[in-house]
Amino acid sequence: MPEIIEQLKEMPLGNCALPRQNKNQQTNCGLYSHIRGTNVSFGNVSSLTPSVQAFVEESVALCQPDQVHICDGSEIENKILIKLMLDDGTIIPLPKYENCWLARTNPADVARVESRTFICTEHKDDTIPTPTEGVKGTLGNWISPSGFDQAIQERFPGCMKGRTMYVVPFSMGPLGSALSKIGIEITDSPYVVASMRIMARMGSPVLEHLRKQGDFVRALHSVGTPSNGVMEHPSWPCDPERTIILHKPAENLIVSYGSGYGGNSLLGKKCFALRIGSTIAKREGWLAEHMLILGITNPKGEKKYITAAFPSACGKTNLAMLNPSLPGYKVECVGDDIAWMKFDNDGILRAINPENGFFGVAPGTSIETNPIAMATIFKNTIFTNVAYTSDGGVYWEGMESSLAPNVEITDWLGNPWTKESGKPAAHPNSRFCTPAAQCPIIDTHWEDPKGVPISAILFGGRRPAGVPLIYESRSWSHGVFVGAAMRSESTAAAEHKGKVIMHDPFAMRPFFGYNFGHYVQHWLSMESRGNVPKIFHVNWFRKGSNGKFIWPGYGENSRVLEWILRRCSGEQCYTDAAIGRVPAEGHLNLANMKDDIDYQELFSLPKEFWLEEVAEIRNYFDSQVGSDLPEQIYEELKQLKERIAQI
Ligand code: GTP
Ligand code: SPV
Ligand code: MN
Repeated sequence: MPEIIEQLKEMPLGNCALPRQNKNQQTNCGLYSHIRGTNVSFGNVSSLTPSVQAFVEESVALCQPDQVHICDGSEIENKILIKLMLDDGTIIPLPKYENCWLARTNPADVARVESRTFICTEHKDDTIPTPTEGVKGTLGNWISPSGFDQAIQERFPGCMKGRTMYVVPFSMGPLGSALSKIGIEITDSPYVVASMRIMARMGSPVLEHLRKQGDFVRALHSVGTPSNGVMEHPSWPCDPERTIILHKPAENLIVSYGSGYGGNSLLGKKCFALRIGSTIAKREGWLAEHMLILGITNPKGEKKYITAAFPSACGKTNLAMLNPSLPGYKVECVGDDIAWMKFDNDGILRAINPENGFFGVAPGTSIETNPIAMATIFKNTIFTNVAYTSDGGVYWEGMESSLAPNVEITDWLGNPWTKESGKPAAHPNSRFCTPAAQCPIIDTHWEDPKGVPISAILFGGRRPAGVPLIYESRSWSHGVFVGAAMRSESTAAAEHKGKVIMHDPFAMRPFFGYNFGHYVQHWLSMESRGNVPKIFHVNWFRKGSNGKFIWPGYGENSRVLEWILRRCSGEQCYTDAAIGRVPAEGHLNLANMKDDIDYQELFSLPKEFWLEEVAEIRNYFDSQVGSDLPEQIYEELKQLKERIAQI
């Protein structure tokens, strides 16, 4: 048993034994050791600004917790939470590694729930475009202010009875950066607190900062209790039937009930950094996007930064930690999921990663595919819904070569598992939650308060047919069209059934905080604000006639990045194709690849396919967005159609 488990075993958990930061605070605290009559078991109410205190008071009155814990982000606090979760079975230890834990959820709570995610505005068309009559809108869900209040009243009163309410101060982005924003998450889940400590800058320094700069996003979360009171998985309380995730941009307010999983409960991530974030970005003239950020240095030592938007489970984490197969190239990681981008005073687009950790898809992550992630995740990590091994380690699909001989495997549901079962050992959306600072290739500038300068933006998705490995847009507005027209095969990251090619504009479909048509207009307007980067579209997932991926992907994607860098330096290494600029044959570096690549198969543009694609995009824009979509985008589509007609 590692030392930490031994220490934790010794740790008493009664209120009186909970350590405070220092004696003075404890004395100060005497005056404030209650909030609305509820005991404050940890932390110091006087550390809260009046508006945070008001938020806590309102939440206490609504949720009626047994006690309140104000998080300071300390090591000792984290140990207390780990001990608590070990005792109640939320997590089990993984003694093979240092400070790693495995949480297994209620099997009904394993992914984001888009159908229960709502944005609240006075007017519906501020949130979603109006679909054609008889068509179901797929660009988000709207709820009225009275519906919002009712949803809360139906779920929250008394929902934390018997539980501790944690107050989690957090910063999205490096504390003090002009690009960063602060949030306060109130939650009844110690798993959420421990995860937020990894995923965001969390604790007392944030409260100190808040005293200087008063604005914050309010985020209220409860795992809930089923209305019949019966908790089927006591170690993972949740209320899947009544789960709801609400956002009110006008008040910078997030309210989430019923789920403890990922983006449903770690409210800094999708709810704040994307949904609320995109509405703030619109108001303030910048972009909040579902994008990785990486730095790439070529053999001459020239470095550029690139962002890339791929839908959930389509390769952001893998690209952000790319291990280049091309000799002399170096990739460094700034972020793997979210980018906040703003023009500086010199008109350079600069990006920060608002997060502090990676909440990465486990299956498929291996020494072969992502050695950098594998070198990151085996300390200080919370795993969720992966399988575990009898030698105290973790296991998932793809990890076969790292498996010690003769170990027994227990699947994510807690049952003995063998390959022969035909079922996956780890849930397809199982994840690791790990500190970004541990990544061996974390970029030296990843916490630079100014952000890093962006030279190129990539869009991409899982397109088994028709879409080439890479193409470049012809202009900014063509690039914005490419983002708006993005489609991708569905994955396990959300509640979708089966593999269908879905529209996922900008990889943001589940994350728009406001009307998609207005969002596209905002993107178009960026051109007048500064020097816009080049826009590209990539597809690692095209399949050949044998049904297998044509492109080996992962480290070999460095060949595509090389071409992008050359294009950013103005090299004329392209030919014009109907859909945009593609590498001229011989201009994509395919030297020394393990397998022969069929360039024709990888880059062909089947006319029939593209005619259908254009018709489908037209149908989507017409039926889902209508007149909210800027005329310029319809014009781009018209021109694409004309070019394809000439293939
Ligand atoms: P979210 O965290 O959900 O936003 O996902 P993500 O976009 O970060 O995706 P991630 O990098 O975790 O990859 C998801 C899955 O795609 C994993 O199973 C990967 O192994 C697989 N994948 C990633 N890159 C490639 C690639 O270049 N080629 C192929 N074939 N698969 C890839
Ligand atoms: C995604 O689905 O895009 C994720 C995982 O990054 S979650 O945080 O659950 O949204
Ligand atoms: Mn994501």
